[in-house]
Amino acid sequence: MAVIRQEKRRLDYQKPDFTITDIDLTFDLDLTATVVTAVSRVKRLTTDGDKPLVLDGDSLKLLEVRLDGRECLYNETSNSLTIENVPDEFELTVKTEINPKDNSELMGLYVSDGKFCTQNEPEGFRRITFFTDHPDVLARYTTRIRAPEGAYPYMLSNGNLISDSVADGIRTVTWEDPFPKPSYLFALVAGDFDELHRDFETMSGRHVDVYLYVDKGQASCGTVAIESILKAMQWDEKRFGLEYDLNRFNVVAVDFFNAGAMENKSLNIFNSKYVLVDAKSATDTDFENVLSVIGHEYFHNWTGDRVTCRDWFQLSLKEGLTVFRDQEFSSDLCCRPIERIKAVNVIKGPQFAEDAGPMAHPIRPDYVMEMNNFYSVTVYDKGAEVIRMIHTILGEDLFQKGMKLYFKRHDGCAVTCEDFVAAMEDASGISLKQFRNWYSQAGTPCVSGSLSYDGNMKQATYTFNQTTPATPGQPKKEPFVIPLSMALYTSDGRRIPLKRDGKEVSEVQLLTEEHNVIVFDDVPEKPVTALLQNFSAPVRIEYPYAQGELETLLKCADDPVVRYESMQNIINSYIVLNTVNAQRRLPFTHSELVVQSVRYILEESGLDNRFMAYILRIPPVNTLMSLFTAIDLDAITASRKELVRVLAVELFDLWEKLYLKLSADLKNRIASGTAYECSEEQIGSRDLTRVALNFYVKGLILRGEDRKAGETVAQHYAVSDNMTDSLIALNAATLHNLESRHGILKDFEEKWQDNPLVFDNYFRAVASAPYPETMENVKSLMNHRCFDITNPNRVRALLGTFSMQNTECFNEISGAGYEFITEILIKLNSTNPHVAATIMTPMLNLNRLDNRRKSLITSCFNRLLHIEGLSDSIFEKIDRAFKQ
Ligand code: B3K
Ligand code: ZN
Repeated sequence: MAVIRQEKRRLDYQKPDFTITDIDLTFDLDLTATVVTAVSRVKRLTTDGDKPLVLDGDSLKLLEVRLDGRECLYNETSNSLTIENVPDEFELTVKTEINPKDNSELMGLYVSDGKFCTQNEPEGFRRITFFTDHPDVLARYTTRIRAPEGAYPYMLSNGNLISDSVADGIRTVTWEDPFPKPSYLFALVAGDFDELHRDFETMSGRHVDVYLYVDKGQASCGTVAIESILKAMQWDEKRFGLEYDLNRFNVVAVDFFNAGAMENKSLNIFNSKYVLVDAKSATDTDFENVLSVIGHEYFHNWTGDRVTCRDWFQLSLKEGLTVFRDQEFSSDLCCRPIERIKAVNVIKGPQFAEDAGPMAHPIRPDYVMEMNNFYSVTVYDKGAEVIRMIHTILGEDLFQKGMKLYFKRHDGCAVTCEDFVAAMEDASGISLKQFRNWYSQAGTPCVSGSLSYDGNMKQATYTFNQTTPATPGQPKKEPFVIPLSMALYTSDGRRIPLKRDGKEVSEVQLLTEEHNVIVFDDVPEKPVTALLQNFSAPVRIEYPYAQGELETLLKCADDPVVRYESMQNIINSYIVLNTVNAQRRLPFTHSELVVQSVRYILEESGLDNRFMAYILRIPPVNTLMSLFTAIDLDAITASRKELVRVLAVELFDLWEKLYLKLSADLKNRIASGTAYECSEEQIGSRDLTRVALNFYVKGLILRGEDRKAGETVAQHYAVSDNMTDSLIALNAATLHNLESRHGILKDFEEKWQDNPLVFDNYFRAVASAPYPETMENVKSLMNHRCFDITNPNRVRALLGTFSMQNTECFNEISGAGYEFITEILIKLNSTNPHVAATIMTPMLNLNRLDNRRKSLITSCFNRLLHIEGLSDSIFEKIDRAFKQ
């Protein structure tokens, strides 16, 4: 049977014909047959009295429909319920039955490890009852949860607890949420948990009970998360003037979850990965993620819940803004430059890759088949960059003024990105007319610059041309407003003030045309130019740096992001040059610049450990791909390997010295009884240890000292008193295929096989090893007792790591990697297509790959297109890939 697939278009938005002002939900909980009774107050919004009421539904068993208490005629299809001839205002009762236990898609009401929970964004509520399941219908919810007494000690929903009583062996708990909200923010949780509690007093003196619910026995792993909630509440008051608005805030951690977490009103539900951490089992990154994800979901209370999206095309309205807010939160509480560099790496890695591929879309997409495919790095992270640019152009004060106006105008409403920009514009008096192109146009702009210096006039004249490559559906682009934060230096690294007509001008220059000329006066010598301080716009820069200029910036720039980017530029030039060499079968070109720069960083820079570790990062192959239009994977991989080899060999003594020092520091810390802690200083040592150990081990192997390499790593593992150091060793052992990996893996397995969340690190380490046997290892780990294909965390750790991080093995030229993942996609298609669609991302590059890989992927895609019941999630991606 031919499937009809429909794309929705942003411009087709129509106001709803009906709204639902109040809904009274009763859940009679049962693992396989939960009965949901929904009593809604429905009101007609249009003057056209003939329009029928059409409700969305998905995978529901309809038991009963009543209109004002009476039976009525209706028409049910697999995804809708239509009632003709309805009055302008009425009460609608819909009774449905659902099967939470068999809900493997994890959308709607499902069972996670024996506990009921929900995920309704974007379109999960229609899997609970027939409803106007779009975000522009805001209703007040009353939720009654019923279950046999004693079955589920905790039964939670949004808002305030109204009553909790038992009659005839049935317990009924009732919740009422005073804030009207869209259905995607509805939540229900029932099960047994350990409970953590804190008191919070808001800035206006209101008391809030903060609760965190975790698996039984895991309370000690929840303290970081609950403390993070309090930090987020405080920070939002201080920086944004935003106060929590209910007397209770609940967070629940569950093991089966498609995403990271969900901001349901006053009942956030989290993937336990972003809640459960303790000093023994969590890494530094896990700790940092808890703070940022807790912050993110909490901040949604205002940017998402109080003001929500009119339709899903506006997703970036809440996500871009909330990512910006969580980035600022982490930057204010932790280390700002590091947070910025982390964000830059997401943009220059996966986001630039998305922009260059068939799924490229503006941060406010124009057409969508499966909304779940658009919870993307573009909507989230580029969306946050767009907000950051507004912040850069307006400055903090006017930006905050804009936020105030936005809430004043739109509190309690479902609005558009346009409404947000208009508030920023009106509050600041600064026009953002042309700036709006960032919302409507996809693709990564490329700014190519050049400088001409006039020594007589002491004038520096810059020419900047912007071009943006065509993306699907958008062959031609209008120029963007690009805030370019510039700094000029003398060749010995002193800052030159930016002047025009005798006056100092802002560092932020706005490029608005395709062709732009910027002149600075009083420039004493030909300047060394920093072009994108703090990565002030999500663009690619092309600028012909003269010899020595990148080194000057690396050594002297005031802005840490510029120093970081200068080193990345030096590395990228090396990679481009030697990729071309590899393609032409020419010998590699040695680069003194790379070696000297790294030597400088290690010996003279005086940078702190953490920054040093970041600046020494060699981008992975899947980031380096963005440097090329046509991707020659083998040549890029070869040139990256050569770079690592050169650095390992030529700077061997430095790596050895550095590693030995850091490992001695570790031993001394442990000997002195100083505990592991997640301080910037300790994290910095560990970050740098990872870099130093890997280069040192590589150097040892290249000298034929494999044994010593293996022993060094094994020793590091043995000494470690924390998960980060243990994984530094474990990953080095698998990355370099050391003999000692067997012992380390075995020990890790024995220690952690009862903790699947920790064991995911084992899956990741094995799946990312760049060796021919990896795929077989991954396949056999699918039989490991910790693996469970129905749990998205396991799938992402083992199979997602293999397809997305292990570029070399996944793209192995026989096509075995593609075939393996295709088999997995077929399995997941019928159980959890949303997770399937995320792990297929690297295959979407097919048109930029060599012909052989392209045809291998093409046949996998053709195979997928022929399976019965192919989900929209997978179909949409293949369809776009073929059309590119
Ligand atoms: N808003 C949710 C995302 C839901 C994902 C659905 N596929 C989490 C967040 O961004 O905060
Ligand atoms: Zn979010």
